[in-house]
Amino acid sequence: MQSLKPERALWRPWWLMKYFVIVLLLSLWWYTLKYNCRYPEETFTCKTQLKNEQPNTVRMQRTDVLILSPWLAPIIWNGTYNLAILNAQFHHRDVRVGITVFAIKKYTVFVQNFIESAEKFFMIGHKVNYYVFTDRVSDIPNMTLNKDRNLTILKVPSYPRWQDVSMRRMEMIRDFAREKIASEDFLVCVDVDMKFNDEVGVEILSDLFGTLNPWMFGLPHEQYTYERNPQSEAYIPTDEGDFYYAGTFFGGSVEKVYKLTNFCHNAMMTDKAKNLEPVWHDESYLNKYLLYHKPTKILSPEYLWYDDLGIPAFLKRRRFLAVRKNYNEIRNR
Ligand code: 4GW
Ligand code: MN
Repeated sequence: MQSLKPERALWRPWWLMKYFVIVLLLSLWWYTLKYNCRYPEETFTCKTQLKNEQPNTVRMQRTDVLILSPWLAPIIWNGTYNLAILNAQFHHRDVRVGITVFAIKKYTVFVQNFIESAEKFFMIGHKVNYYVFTDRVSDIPNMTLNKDRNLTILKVPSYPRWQDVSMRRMEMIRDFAREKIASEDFLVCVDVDMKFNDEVGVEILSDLFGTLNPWMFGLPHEQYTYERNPQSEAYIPTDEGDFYYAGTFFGGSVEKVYKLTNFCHNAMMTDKAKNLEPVWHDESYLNKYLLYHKPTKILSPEYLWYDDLGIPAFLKRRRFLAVRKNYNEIRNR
């Protein structure tokens, strides 16, 4: 008796293939579970999630981007750190993180989505206090927050010129930091026209940190939009500068944030007396300060991205995205 018809024998290699594929899928699934990967495409790169995973001493975590500044401050990219280890360390310290945002005039429309996205992605599992600075207290909606998270609304003045609205944040954060020195460990200062789109956790926390401005990423320093007028307090000569930081996202210990914002505000007042205003307002002073007071961590463009820039290969995660604005709608009055 013949056990197999000839045409069935023809299919045999395909049967083998089927088993091979099943075994492959099972091992992928096992690997994903073992290493607690967030995304399937990260299956072979996300090993850093396992707390007792041993670091590889003979291979760099990333070879496509700079992960260490010349003064040995880490530049935070996906794949360079182990969040499980960091979370354990920061939990041990019972860290308290304050996050400040300004919603002056029409910018109150951004608050709800900003907070809702932060509830999903910002410092999950840690103590968080939101501080919303606004001139329109009644426009801030009531929101229910998760455990260990609170929101405080602070009434602040508005300024007729938007440049002053933006720059005066430094003065208000300074005065706030002076008060909060005992009740927060870290302050994170961000724009409100933003949304969290992926994890932003304790990996960002350090004495003093700044974020790379994605529009200037990879450019030679002569092309950075630093203030180039030597009369201005924000002046940086064309042959200086390591990174161009964004005014949108900076922070550090309360004391370091106090020092940074105090410098920026005083520089602004000195310039104002001479009727000077730097090209990028508060961002120009921030860059001046961070050039001579080097940050201890630097956040990669994963932490500030504009979808208008596309999605380059080095960008594995887009954690904090600028919200598209209708400039006429939002900025007039
Ligand atoms: C032009 O008409 C304006 S209005 C430029 C900024 C304005 C503004 C900014 C405002 O009316 N109210 C306000 O609260 N802000 C705060 O400053 C807000 O937190 C905002 O995220 C931050 C920086 O301004 P921006 O986000 O418009 O700046 P870019 O576009 O450089 O991110
Ligand atoms: Mn903004």
